[in-house]
Formats: sequence, C-alpha cells, structure tokens
Amino acid sequence: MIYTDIATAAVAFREQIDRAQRILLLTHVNPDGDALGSLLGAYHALRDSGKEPIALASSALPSYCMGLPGVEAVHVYQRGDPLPEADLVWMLDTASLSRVGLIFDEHRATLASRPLIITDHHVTNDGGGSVNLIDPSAASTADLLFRLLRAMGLPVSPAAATCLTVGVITDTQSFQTSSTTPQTLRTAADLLETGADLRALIGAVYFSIPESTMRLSALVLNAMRREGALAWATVTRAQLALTGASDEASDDTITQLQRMAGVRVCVLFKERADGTVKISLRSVPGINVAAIALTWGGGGHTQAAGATLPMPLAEAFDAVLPLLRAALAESATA
Ligand SMILES: [Mn+2]
Repeated sequence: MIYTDIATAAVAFREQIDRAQRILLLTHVNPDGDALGSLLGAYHALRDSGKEPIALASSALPSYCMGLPGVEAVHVYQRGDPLPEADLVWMLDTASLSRVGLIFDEHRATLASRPLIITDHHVTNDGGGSVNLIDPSAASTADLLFRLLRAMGLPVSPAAATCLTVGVITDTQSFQTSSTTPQTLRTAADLLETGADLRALIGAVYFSIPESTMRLSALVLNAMRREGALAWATVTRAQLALTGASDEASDDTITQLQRMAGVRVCVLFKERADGTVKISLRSVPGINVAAIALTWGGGGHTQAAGATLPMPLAEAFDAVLPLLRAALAESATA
C-alpha cells in the first residue's frame, strides 16, 4: 500500500512497528544528511519506545554528520557482513532496495523475505514495501519522517530532533531549493521547539570544509565549461590525488555551478576509481533532470538528480551533454 497522507499512513506504520521488536533501518548508498539524519531520527524514536533498532549504513558516513547524537550506533556495512536479524526492515530516503547498495547485492533474498516499510520523498520511488509513505512534495525525508513519528505518537527527543534537522537543512540547502514550502519551515520550527541543536549543526555543515576540498573545488571550477544556460565541470581521479581530497569532497561543487548567473542546467562529472562516472545534475523548474538520470538507472528529484554511468569520461560527456542541450531547447519552446 502506498500512502501519501501522513495521518492514514501513521496507522499502518504503527501496526507494523508494534508487531516488531528488532527493526533494521536502511538507507541509500553514499548516505547524505537526509539519509543519515532520517536513519538516526528513526533510531532514536524506536529506541526511546523500547524497541531494538539496528542502524545499518551501506557506505561511509558524511564527515559533517560525525558529531550527530547516536552516530556511533550506526554500523557501516562491509563486504561479507551478515545481515542482522530483524522482524522488520524500515527503509528511509531511498527510492528502491537496489539503492541500498552492497547490502542489497549481498542479501537480496533475505531482504525480500522480510516485511519492509518505506518512508521517502523521491519522486522515482517504486513503493516496494508492504507499507509505504511516499510524498514527493516533502522537501526532505526527515521532514516527512518527523511528522510521521509524531502522528504515530512515538517520542521525538532533542537528540532525534537534531538528527532530523540535518536532513531538513541539507536537502533544502538551508531552505534555498524550490522544494521548500511553508510546511518545510513549519517542520523546522517544530524541530527547534523540540530541542534541535541548530547552532552545532550549522557549524558542522557549513563551516567545516577541509582545505583539500577547497583546493579541489578551485581546480574543478577553474576548468568549468559553459555553453549558454548549460554549465559542466569534471572531477578527475588525478585532481583527487593531487589535492588529497576525499571522494565526497566534490559534492558541493555542483552547488557552486548552480549559483552562476544564467545557468539553467548543470552537471558535474566525477570519475570513479572503478572506471564508472558519477553524474550530479541540477536544473531550474521546467527542466526535469530526474528523467535524464533515469536513462542510466539513476534517479532523484526533478531539479536534482544523479546516476552512475558505466563508461569512461569522454563517453559520458557524449552521452549526457546532448540530452541536456535537448532539454534546454525543449524548455525554451515550452
Ligand atoms: Mn532526501
């Protein structure tokens, strides 16, 4: 069952949670602030209700989240790890089970045999759980989850509120994205009233860029390409090696591109160690980059999406740029 209304979803979610004791919490690979904030928000609420939540991340956590309350309880899955025993799986901020990454690859059958509930705001979510709350109008999963937890009558502690606020502020880039609505701000206000430590979060999220990341951004932006309303930039393995920056270091660079006057669609190409290319797409309303990301099995939001292309950089340019030029041309005539 796919719900979009929180009040009715809360009844169905509550029923599943009441029936379970050990609840496995999962989110997408390369977890961002919303993924981890939601994972930890659910973790706190369940633990404070007397349940045994198990928070399992598919890959390394973002550095700006390492100070979050309860983060030490998140287990980062390693190849070959067993899947923890659980009565229920709760997947958060993740459009499909395959986006859970290695955990899904190595435990596909076991995962499929367990009851699954899903809370998400991705427009591409396929609603594969037995109970799903999917609301693409929510600016973050943390926003949706906070309202769901309250509707279920589960406790939301100041620690949980702090974790959820990370999701609310990072997925909206502090209320700058077009997904920001009056509801987003109401949720933020409620989270602050609940005791979220905004000051600590702002310090961790916005005033914590490593020097190596600064230097990488400078290199990448200096080599940026521009073609009318289209801009693109590339992060190469060589640039990462030269600056000593980490793999996640370039994630802010796409935001920089997006800020440039006159840019309506932009893409960051990132060369990965395994020979694939990760693309991050951003657009203004009227250009749907989620649809473009779907070409390679990726996904995301209408104005912010991503995909992994199984090809070298030169081929990735040839595959992606014509689609973006066409989307721009189409939006100009619309
Ligand atoms: Mn999200």
